[in-house]
Amino acid sequence: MIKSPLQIAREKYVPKVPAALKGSVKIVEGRKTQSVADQSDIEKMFPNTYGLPLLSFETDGSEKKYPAQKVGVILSGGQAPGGHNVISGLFDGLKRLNDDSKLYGFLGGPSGLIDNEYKELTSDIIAHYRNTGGFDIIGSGRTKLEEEAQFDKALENCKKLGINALVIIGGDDSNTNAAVLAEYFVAKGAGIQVIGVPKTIDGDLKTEMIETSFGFDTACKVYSELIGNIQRDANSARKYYHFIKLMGRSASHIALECALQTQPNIAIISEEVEAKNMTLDDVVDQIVEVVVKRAENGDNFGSVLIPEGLVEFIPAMKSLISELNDLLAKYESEVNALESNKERRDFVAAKLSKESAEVFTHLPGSFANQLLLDRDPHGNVQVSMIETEKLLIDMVKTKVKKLKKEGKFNGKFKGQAHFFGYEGRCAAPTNFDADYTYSLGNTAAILIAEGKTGYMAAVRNLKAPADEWIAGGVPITSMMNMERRHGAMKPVIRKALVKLDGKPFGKFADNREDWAMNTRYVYPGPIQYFGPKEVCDLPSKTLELER
Ligand code: FBP
Repeated sequence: MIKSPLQIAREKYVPKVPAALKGSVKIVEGRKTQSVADQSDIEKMFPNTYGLPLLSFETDGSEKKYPAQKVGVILSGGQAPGGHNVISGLFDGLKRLNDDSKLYGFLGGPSGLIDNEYKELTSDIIAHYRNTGGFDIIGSGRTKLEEEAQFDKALENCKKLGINALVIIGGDDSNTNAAVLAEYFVAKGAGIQVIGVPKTIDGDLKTEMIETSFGFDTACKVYSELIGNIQRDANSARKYYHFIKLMGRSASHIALECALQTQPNIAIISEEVEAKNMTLDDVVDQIVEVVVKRAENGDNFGSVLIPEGLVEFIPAMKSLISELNDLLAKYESEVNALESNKERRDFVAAKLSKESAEVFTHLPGSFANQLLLDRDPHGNVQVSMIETEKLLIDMVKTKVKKLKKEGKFNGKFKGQAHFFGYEGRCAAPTNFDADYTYSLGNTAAILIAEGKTGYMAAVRNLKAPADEWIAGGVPITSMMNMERRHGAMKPVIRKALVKLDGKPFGKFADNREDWAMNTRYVYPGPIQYFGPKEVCDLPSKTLELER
């Protein structure tokens, strides 16, 4: 493996951990939990793992002895910076508690567990991945673990290896599956514990007790660096509007965090679009208004941030997408058998409700085609493949052209489209993410040694220096509610969307008019790994404002 000088220097970085994780740990039980909603339904579905107490770790003077553990680890879903440090933290934690413990990595995501594809993770292997980005140490995948047959296969494969605990590093869907698996193993008396770890750049896996998911900090800093660079280019050339779509799936946390870091002229927040019941036209008008006003000041350039999930939050589009989801599931083979996109569009349009057909047939063909692309294994539209940024540029162009003809606009409008997502998901973790993930891995090791199952590893008080962070566990069932999935009600972890009454959105809303008219760009520059704390160890603005 050829390594860059930064990688070599970074390998030596020693992640900072909470004080309690440095020695022997005493587990303190907090209040008993309930699910966030639908308590009786969830309790019925999780009779063994519902209502568990919150856990926090405190320093303990005694030297505890733990038996050796055999643990399997899985990386699930999209990459997020810090995954390798969860694994190194888990490895070091297990070894510290008992040097005979072993760690196995299941390959390629949850499917590795079902297909029994694994490798033992040794200190030599781990050494190459400390503080690096990526999930390539064992790979990741999006296979859903939900069928009983899969659980039985998982049980069989764990038994073969003598595994007594699984750590599932994933987002809301994967941690939901972790909870279901934990319950199943208890019900079967399998003697296999399951611990989840909150991963996702999207930042939508959070609660009072899970302050942030890992990877959000690094990914947003990478995107903010790039947005800052583009804004400086825009301000230098003064001839383009840059429309920048940002990953984040449904939630707009990434777009909001990047807006707080870079102060663009416009940032659309999907949750607000939905709350205000806005149409696509309304969104376009909002952008056009800024373009026209800026032109009056002689500014024919700007930056527009767009969350990738926007289309799903425009009420009419939301209904359309939900109808399309059902239709595409029902007529999958018929749709796939059709030769051209036009035929597919016509076939589907004929089956939509009148209102949705109206919306669908008025979309540009290329955009409508993107709404027909395959869904992911969890039934989600793959929003990263929908080019909202290009659609918005075209729609703004059409409107300003009309305004020009009417004599209401005498500026210029030229759009440039960008999409930032994959650029940030495997970046080397910031100090914050490197420390946070290593601590989460350590925490998972302790939860396992203490015999816990159905818990998510949790590290809180993240605004304080790492030494003062509080490690512990949160019952996964406490984060659940019932939602409709594939036509049936299912227990799932409730997604955390941007709160319009929260402080991060409030700060943005208080400043956006100023940022729109007066160019107030901030250029955050690249992530710094070495140097003063106030440059290298800053948490995200979202975390700073929320806590
Ligand atoms: P997770 O929810 O699995 O963490 O994935 C996050 C994400 O990066 C989203 O922001 C994005 O929409 C999606 O993954 C893209 O998926 P894929 O990697 O399959 O293209």
